[in-house]
Amino acid sequence: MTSLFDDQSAPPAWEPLEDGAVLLRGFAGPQSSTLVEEVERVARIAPFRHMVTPGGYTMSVAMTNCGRLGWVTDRTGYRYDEIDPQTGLQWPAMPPVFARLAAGAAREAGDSLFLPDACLINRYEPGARLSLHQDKNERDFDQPIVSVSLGLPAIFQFGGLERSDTTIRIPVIHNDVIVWGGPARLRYHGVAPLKGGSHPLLGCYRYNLTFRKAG
Ligand code: MD3
Ligand code: FE
Repeated sequence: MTSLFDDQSAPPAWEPLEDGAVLLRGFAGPQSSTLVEEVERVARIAPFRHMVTPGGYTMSVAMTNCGRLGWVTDRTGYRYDEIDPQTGLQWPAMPPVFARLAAGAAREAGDSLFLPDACLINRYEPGARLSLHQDKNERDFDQPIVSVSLGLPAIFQFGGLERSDTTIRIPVIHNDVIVWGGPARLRYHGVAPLKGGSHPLLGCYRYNLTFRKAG
């Protein structure tokens, strides 16, 4: 028996991607304009910058951080640091709306006590990309990573536990949230070069927030 309330056209709110990865389409929608304002506030204290990798490459993605710990890279390696090396100051505090969103998304995916201490904010402009890597500077791989996409659309590349494993492409748009936990946590991933375009809220940019329990 079908009824008026079986809305076959509504997209599923909860979309399992792969073992351990859950896509929450539109999950950040109610907060997105506040999130963008908070990103801009963070960036007034800790400006976006293009960091240099240990191999000497300048990243095409511009980054900043908020929360107790920030992810940084330089010629000596990758690490989390309480101090922004560019300003010598602590990173700006994690806005409560960020922490609530990340904890709420993790809870949807089954992780009920996610208290991130780091939020890496990536800013992409057309052509910017993130090559295939693993996130393994965090202390506890049992803790998930939550990513929030804002602005222009992007394509995540999601591979396996070896760099040479085949990758699948996951298109993400403004307000999509993904929780990467369990067996997905250590899989290689990256972002394909951003296509040009104009987003009503963010113009020619894409922001990605990644929340981690780093320390
Ligand atoms: C898959 N950022 O900052 S999060 C990063 O869009 C990073 O800026 C991407 O990868 C971005 O490290 C996308 C996608 C992501 C994050 C963590 C993962 C995918 C993941 C951990 C395990 C598996
Ligand atoms: Fe990553």
